[in-house]
Amino acid sequence: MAARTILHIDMDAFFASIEQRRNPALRSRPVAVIGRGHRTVITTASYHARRYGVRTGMNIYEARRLCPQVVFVKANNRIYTDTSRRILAILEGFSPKIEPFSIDEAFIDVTGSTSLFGTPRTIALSIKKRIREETGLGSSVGIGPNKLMAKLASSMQKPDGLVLIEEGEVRSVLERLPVERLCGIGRKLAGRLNAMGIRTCGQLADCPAGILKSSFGMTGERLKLMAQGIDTSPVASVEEQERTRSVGHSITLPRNTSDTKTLKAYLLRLSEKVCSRARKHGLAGTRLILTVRYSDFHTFTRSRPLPCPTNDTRAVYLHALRIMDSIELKKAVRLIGIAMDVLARHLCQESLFEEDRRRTDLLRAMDTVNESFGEFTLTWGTILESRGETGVISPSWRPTGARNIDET
Ligand code: TTP
Ligand code: MG
Repeated sequence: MAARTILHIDMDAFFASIEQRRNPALRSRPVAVIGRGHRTVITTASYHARRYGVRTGMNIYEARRLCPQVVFVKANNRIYTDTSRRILAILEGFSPKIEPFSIDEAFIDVTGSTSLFGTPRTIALSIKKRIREETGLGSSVGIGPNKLMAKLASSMQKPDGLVLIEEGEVRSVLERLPVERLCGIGRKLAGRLNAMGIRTCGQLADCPAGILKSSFGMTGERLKLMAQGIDTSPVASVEEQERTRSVGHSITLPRNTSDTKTLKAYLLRLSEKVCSRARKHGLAGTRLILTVRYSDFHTFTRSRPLPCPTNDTRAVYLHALRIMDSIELKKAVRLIGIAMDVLARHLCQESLFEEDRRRTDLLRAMDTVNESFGEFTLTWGTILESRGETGVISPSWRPTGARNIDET
């Protein structure tokens, strides 16, 4: 991949700064914004209030105990979203490749912008200046060779920060960095890594791939890459984001069950439903998410990236089975669902092999029949019949009585 320059912009104490901007009387005082829904929970605090230990998620009583002079302000969500849009409009002046990441964060790929606007550092300074002039708000900008490093950089010198991590500095920056500082490694995952004796990105990068894979499956490979500061994900423009969708479907079972055969049969049905919808819209799945709800309504999800973008029922079904097999069911299941993160026009290169071409033609034919006569009129005989002939469609398939795919 050719060298890229990515900026990550993160507004400083976003909601609180907006409130201080709107009401000058608040500017010299510690401020905490409280949500309208949960009026006792703090959504963010000004840096002044943070010096006393006031934090997001804290309740107001605790905040007042730590900082008696703190001023609580109720959230004004419309103003925050309007401000967010104005900031994105400023960014659009510097590159068309912008990816809004949250209400106050965005990535911008400025690889092609340097001839027009100067060095990455100059661009970052111009962006910070424009944001301050037009909204009165402070921001922190990180510059890196990819999104992962840019996001890390923006967090390193808050507030009003500007940090550049050059490609050649990535290794030394990560060497002693606690793993949880990387975007995507949450507290739970960090806890599991810590329990394995892995505290820093340097240690994670040095951990043998096999160990990570056996502990975390496919995520293990990604973790190792992340720890080396490798991230090839593109900055997805607004249009690309709009094209990125999720296709999913779930079934509340007629009767709660722990029978894996029955559950697998439902998985096939769901895979077919989700894939035929994806095919209809020209979408391909990149990640599969399995949802399970127990009889007591406890619900959880497990997800795994698909090895390559696909909308092939068989590939998705087999992947769903792998996820299912990794779950140890604790109770009877009430609902089961699958969803795929999908991308438009990102299918694996069309295969030159005759058999794969036949599969594609067959999928199209199945979709046409199913569209006319209702879903699941036709589906894969090969999936259901352990010794079925390749390409045979089993008509009138019903979930009960399906064979275990592991036998095929
Ligand atoms: P953040 O960027 O996480 O926080 P921040 O901008 O307030 O502070 P920082 O300088 O550290 O970036 O979140 C942006 C806004 O989103 C924040 O102002 C309030 C809101 N928010 C919530 O409503 N709930 C939350 O749990 C978090 C983390 C943020
Ligand atoms: Mg912020």
